[in-house]
Amino acid sequence: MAESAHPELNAWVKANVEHCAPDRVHWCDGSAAEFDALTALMVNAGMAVRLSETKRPGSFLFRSSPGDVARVENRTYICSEHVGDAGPTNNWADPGEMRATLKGLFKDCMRGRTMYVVPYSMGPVGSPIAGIGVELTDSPYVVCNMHLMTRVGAPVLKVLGHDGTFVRGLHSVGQPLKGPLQPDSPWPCDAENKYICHFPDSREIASYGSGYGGNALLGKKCHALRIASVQARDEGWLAEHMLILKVTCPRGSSKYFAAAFPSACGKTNLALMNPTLPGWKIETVGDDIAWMKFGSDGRLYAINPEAGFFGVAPGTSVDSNPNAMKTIERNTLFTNCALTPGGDVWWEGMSKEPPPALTDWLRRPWAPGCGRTAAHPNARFTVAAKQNPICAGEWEQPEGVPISAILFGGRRASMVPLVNEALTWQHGTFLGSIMASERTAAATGTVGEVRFDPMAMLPFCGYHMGDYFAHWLKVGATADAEKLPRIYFVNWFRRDGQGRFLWPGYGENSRVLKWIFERVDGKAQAAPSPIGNLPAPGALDTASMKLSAEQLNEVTRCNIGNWHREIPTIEQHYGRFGQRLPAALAQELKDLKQRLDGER
Ligand code: OXD
Ligand code: MN
Repeated sequence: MAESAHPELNAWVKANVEHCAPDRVHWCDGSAAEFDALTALMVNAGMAVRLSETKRPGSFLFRSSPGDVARVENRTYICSEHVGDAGPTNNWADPGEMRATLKGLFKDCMRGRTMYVVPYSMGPVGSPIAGIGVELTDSPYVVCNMHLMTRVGAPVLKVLGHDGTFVRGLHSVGQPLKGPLQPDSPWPCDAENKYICHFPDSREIASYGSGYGGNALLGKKCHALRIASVQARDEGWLAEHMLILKVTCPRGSSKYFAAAFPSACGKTNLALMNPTLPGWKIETVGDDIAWMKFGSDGRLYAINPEAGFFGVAPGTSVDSNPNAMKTIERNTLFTNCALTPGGDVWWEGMSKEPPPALTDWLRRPWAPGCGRTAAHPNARFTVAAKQNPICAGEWEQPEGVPISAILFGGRRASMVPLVNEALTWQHGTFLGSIMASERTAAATGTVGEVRFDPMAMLPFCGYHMGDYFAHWLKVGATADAEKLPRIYFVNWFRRDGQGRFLWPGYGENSRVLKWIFERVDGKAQAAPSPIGNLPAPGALDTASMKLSAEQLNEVTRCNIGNWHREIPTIEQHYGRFGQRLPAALAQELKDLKQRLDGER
């Protein structure tokens, strides 16, 4: 494939070819032949290991450089035209200055390499909710991941036509090859010099120096969240860090829920769950991102803009997520997992006992008890969503699926009860805005530290978070309240005084989904509390669970004392947004305080 029918796209590619100076340019067609040629190229260059055809057919293992293992939030920039539009939760950089810096970095950065032109669609090609982007990259690893995570190639260019709009993404690993005889690094990057930049006003992305996940697969966090959240604000829709699942009750009726959780808090586990409740069925529409627009019937419809899963591998096992294990049986790209002597992958938690000998993610010999993890805690699998055995038939429906409930959840040891129903959309927006979670390994930073992560969008909102809250409120205010999804706050991670989890989680979370399903239908009972509606005694189905009455009470109750203590922290969090904190949310906080005081 050479060039497109889109003069502006061709001119943009040409300008970047001149500036980045690749040795070759390859327009990607998204075909299996292209994928095979690129994986073969990487195996030959020592960048990838082909896994055993009997154990893990069609699959490959990549090991990154130790300096390039996760998203880098401190090197991620929102370059809005107006100072202050990025807000206090983002790193802002002056767009003119950043363009000048990037110009210097990208100059000749692809020397010795091929520039791949990757036209992709986020969402089913041609869906009214989908969007198109083009990523220019010098990483064949990125191209293969984009093949799985998005829809790539000719059908996308066809929809783009000669004048369609697209998000422009320029990516380089930032390590030009010095000459044809110079061996390439198995994971080229510029570890000390990463820039993940977004220009929301012109819908552009420039990513330099990293080859890893959300830093480099520009369709995912950069386009589908940071840039799309700005598009959504401007156009009246929602681009959210949410999974989408289909829940079917024993009588056969189905509802769709969207759920926001911070990175590495079990989104993929929830989206691919096997419910423990007899007769209930869960199917997956998406595991990470939802784009939601109002349909002509006034309901909110969601698509999964992605075509694959980029899941956290450690902790994934036949017990914790059997559907994920089936999904990744074949045709999967693994990154930073350990390698078994038989040519398969392994990670902590995959089996109770580790294999007796492994090669760790740093390519060193590894044995149990050596004191190091064999896989990196943020090791990942990339796989096409259609391989998921519980993929919902309608996951590629261009019109999306109607959302009945939105769940917000974090990883909190003691604050948030198992489930709590918001009183209104505005109250739900308030609950989402005060979401907090213990940090995980998905991004660099101190694991375990609690931080506010409103709507799980802290690292992904492309504009001022105060304006983002206002956008949520506006979406609610302009919609028919009866047709809006109900909002819930959930927490699977509550612990007892000894630090033990009070709730078993995983498939047992279906009990919470059942209560929500029945609430939406106006059937299940709730009891009021200062923070919202909790399941009334007996309303949460705990039949055949090994849970004492005390444990159930502890996991579902609103701990008034803890909430009182949280108020100053919430005030501090809100204080960051200054004048741009919507008055309605300040009022919600006052109301909460009053309700808590009433319980003293
Ligand atoms: C992800 C993340 O990779 O949220 O999905 O970090
Ligand atoms: Mn995510």
